[in-house]
Amino acid sequence: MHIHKFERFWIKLSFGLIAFFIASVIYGFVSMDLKVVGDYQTIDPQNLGETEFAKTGVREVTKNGQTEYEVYVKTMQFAFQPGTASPIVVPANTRVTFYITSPDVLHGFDLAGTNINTMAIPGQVAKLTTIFPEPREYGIVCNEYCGPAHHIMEGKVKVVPKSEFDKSNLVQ
Ligand SMILES: [Cu+2]
Repeated sequence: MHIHKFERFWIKLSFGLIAFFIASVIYGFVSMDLKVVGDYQTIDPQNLGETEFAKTGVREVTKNGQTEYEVYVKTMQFAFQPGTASPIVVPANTRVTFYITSPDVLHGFDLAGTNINTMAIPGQVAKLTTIFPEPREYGIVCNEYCGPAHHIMEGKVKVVPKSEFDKSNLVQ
């Protein structure tokens, strides 16, 4: 069968593009360590007071003999709780797991300069784990339009050296 050379060119280009897109997704997952954040748990957004989110903040837990931290964050119009009024303080070089949900509308929880980025969906809990390698401050950005003051919705995560981590502010 004869295929015109222009036709052949466009067929090859189409397959090339498909291969490129698939390769870019694989590259993201393998080399950049991107992960899909699942809906870890469903929750009643009207009754967060009866859940773990009644007390937001940083908790110390022991898993497999290791000290780790869990951070419960509510994203609300138009603040992160905690994060906006006071920064979320966690130690460096320690496993930190964030649990994030929203009592009102869709928000984002994006730690600028990292690959920590999830939607905060009313009725769902997003869970993500990381280890911050060094002391540093990160800005938290809401990257889903959530209402008229969306643009001022921001917060801070403060990573401190393990030796300077103040455990008196932990949630019991
Ligand atoms: Cu928001």
